[in-house]
Amino acid sequence: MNKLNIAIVGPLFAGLLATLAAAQSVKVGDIEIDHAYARAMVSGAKVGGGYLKLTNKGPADDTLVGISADRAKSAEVHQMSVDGGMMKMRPVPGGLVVPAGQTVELKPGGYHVMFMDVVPPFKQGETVKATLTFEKAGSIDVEFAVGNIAGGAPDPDAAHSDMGGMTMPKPQ
Ligand SMILES: [Cu+2]
Repeated sequence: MNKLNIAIVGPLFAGLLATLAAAQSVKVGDIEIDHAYARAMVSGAKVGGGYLKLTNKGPADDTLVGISADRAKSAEVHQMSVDGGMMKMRPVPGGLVVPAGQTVELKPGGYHVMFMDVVPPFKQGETVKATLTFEKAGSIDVEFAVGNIAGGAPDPDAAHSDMGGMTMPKPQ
């Protein structure tokens, strides 16, 4: 009986994984978007980090100029750097350029999508819908899978509070 169950469940599970992997990649114009995920937020947190891979398969540079999400009042691309032992982050001026034929990875410790004034906080297992707008390729809906809270990597939330608050738009 047990063997039979495994025989049935195994292929189903493999099929599910294949579906998930396929769903992670979306394309608009020459821009391919892979592995979009966000971090779960602790309760009371206002900002959440999102990560993804952007590949430009076209002959011309493109720029990620806008991000919006149902659950966030605003969202922007930030760059994180270490300055004098302190993590700092700031918005990328003019949008994030994805050079022709190249891949730009938004990942913990580097570029990230900062979702601001998020209500309610992202929870592990959820999917967060966002719309990315590229200067040339146009707009595309992307689903960010929410993973665990910090995973040992630099946490954008922590950097924001350590900073004593970088200049962020005040909620109205
Ligand atoms: Cu940030």
